[in-house]
Amino acid sequence: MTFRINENETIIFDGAMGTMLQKRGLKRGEIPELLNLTSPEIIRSIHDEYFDAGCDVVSANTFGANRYKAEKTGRSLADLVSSAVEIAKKAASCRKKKYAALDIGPCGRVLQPTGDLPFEEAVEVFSEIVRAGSKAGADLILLETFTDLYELKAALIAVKENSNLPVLATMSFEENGTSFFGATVESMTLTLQALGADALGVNCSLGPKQLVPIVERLLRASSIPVMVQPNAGLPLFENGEARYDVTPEEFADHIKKFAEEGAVIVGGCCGTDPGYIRLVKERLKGVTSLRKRPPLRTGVCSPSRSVFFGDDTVIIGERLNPTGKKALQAALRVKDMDHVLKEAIRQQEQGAHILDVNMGLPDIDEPEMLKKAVIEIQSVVDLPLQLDSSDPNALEKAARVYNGKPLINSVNGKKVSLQKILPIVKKYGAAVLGLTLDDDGIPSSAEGRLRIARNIMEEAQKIGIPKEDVLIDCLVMTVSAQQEQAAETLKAVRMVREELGLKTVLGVSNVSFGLPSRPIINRTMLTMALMQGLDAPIMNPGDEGMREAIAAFRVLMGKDPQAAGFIAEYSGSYEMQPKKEVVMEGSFDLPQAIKHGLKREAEKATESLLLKMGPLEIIENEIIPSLDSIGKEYESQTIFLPQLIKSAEAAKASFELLRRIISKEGSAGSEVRAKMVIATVQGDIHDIGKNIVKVIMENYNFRMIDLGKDVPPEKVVEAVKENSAEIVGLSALMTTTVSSMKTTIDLLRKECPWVKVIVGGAVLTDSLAEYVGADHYAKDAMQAVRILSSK
Ligand code: B1M
Repeated sequence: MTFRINENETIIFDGAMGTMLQKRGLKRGEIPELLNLTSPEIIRSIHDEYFDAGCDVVSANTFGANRYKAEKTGRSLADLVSSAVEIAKKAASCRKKKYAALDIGPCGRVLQPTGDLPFEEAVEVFSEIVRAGSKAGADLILLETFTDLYELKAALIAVKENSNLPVLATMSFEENGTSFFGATVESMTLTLQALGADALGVNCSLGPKQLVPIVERLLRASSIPVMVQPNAGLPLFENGEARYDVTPEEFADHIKKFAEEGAVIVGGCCGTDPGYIRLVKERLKGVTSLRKRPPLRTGVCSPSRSVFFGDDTVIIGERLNPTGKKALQAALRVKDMDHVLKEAIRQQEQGAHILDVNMGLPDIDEPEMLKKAVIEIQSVVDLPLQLDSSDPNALEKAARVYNGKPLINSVNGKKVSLQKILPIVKKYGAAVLGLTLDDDGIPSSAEGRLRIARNIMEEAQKIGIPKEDVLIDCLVMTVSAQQEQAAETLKAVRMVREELGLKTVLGVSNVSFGLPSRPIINRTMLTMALMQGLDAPIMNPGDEGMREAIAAFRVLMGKDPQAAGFIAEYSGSYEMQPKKEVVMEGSFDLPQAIKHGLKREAEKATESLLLKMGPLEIIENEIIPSLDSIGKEYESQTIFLPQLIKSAEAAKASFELLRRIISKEGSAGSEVRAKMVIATVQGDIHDIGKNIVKVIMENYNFRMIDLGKDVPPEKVVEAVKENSAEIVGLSALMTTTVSSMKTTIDLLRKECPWVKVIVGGAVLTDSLAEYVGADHYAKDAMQAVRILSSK
């Protein structure tokens, strides 16, 4: 029997596997997937219990099975996966209409550019699991508990490339409705729908009560079936064990509500057991949902930002296109990505909603460059991107590594274009911009352009691209050469909207080539096109006149309630209007470079600062305050981990330059004052502050033995003994790692009673230093020098 989602019947998944295994004696640190081979009867009995409780699908014990984990077990990944699927399958096949899912969780590594796992390696890691699981007979595939949308995309591509099984994909969300890596419910939905998931939703995360607003958003956003698998509440830790505080009754009541509201697939995650699932089954008897799936909307996204067409004017920034831009051409030839990144940031600050990215120059490797640009731009700017190339290979490479749902620019009515581009759009879950030209060129009439638009739409639909993912560019001609064409373009915009119901995009500024005072023509053409229903102009977002035209249009058409946006932007004397603070060409200062995570810019800004001040002043007055403000933004969740990492890297690049100067300037004398072991304590990977302390201490003639970050207490003790060090310096930045500092000092007191210990780090205070048993606390590097020099 093939697994199918029938929206009139709720499908019930099982509950937790991990907590069930712990009840059967699985110890901390033991690898659950190994039991598939060593104790298959335990796994089978858990599946049986869940089926007996009434679930329809059990998840094979493969959640963490991947090549990295398999290495630790000494067993092959294929064995771990296929044994698990076979056990689940046997449990399912001795019952009627019951199924076994291949369960795939995150692989435990972070993808580039945030982490070090290349995208293609991630795809391969998941492909191995998919191949083994499908071969062993899984009925469907469940991708669950992902917090990074990018990793989930890699997993979904792996599924599509290696099997034909139905695939359900869920992510884990924080209470604020974003995933740990900052993906929103709406972005996840846009991305997974377009990539061809059969259902999507939320699992793990929180208890069912806290999931209510997230499930509501999912049901509003998703046009495919929604799945919900909550935890049995938030974990409470007692004697090192997790306990969950939601009873089976409460749990089942919530699940019933979710099902009534429209969740079609339900189940349990951490802390749930067959008791929970039994009650869920009971409560769901006779429950039907009245939900009507929301219609698909035309939208594209990055992980943290979705842009929908139709509600309001969408500005597509045109500045990342080398045509006619000498500086960008020169930058691309020498692979100066910082120039590209600065232009991207500038357009975002100027109000662009989407950025067009075109890297087409005859003498560069366009596919590689477009791919690289997409990865790099996405690491500093959170706007969705429009991938712009006439080379299908470049589009494919870029769409594959794009994080979210991109807009592909472009396909046209020529047969060869349709055949090459549309499959890329379909496979990588993109929207596509169709140009109204074909083998006969650009029709001079609006009707001719409408005909091509219709053809593009129908060809897209034939291969499963919904019409909502097709946008049309009716093509602006140069008015100085073909004056009557402007009116035809405008008419075509209206016809495409009214007759086909498609959204429209227009590269407006072509219209004025060859005329003086081009901005006048451009903004007038823009206003006229907006009146015909244009959804998205491709334009220079820094063009004041065009922005003003859009702002006025929004007021006049009632898209700016109470003209609030207009008033905020243009109140006061028009002439006196202060310009928005927008980063100008070449003008990133160090805080801006750190904020935007631009390494090269941070170095350049540091070099210019060095003309005015010393390295220590730069650290104190520029780097530390910048990181402090980034930390605050992270805490208030206006930025997420990927941006935090980028900023830290830029700060480190600046510091590295200063370090070399400080070291070169040399020390105040030559005699070694004392030997000092320095480390960031176990569990803590913050080392920027510790590195500063190290360099400055060295400068004052302390011999530093640097153990790095995340250092276990035993290693500190070992280094002290080996080097006969007199001083230990420990750094900790998190509340949670203060205890690790205490453990280290306790061990030092026992093993190396002679050492003096000095501690520091943002989280510490005098009283915490006393609590952990340190001899000294230094609030910064210079204080550490002063304290230790006076001893
Ligand atoms: Co994270 N991080 N971070 N982080 N990070 C903080 C510390 C945080 C306060 C941000 C926030 O939420 N506001 C928060 C901790 C909250 C808490 O516990 N109170 C936090 C968190 C939560 C996390 C993660 C858990 C995020 C996550 O994954 N969800 C994760 C931690 C992973 C782990 O450690 N296990 C994480 C990761 C990271 C990055 C990798 C992205 C990056 C670190 C890169 C690196 O160091 N290689 C990073 C960064 C950059 C920060 C902030 C923004 C900046 C830290 C910094 O470098 N400051 C930070 C917020 C903040 O501190 N305002 C934050 C500049 C540095 C020069 O200052 O280290 O204090 P500092 O050093 C000073 C003094 O304190 C003193 O001298 C130095 C120079 O004056 N000093 C000593 C330091 N050590 C000393 C030792 C001494 C003497 C003086 O004697 C030996």
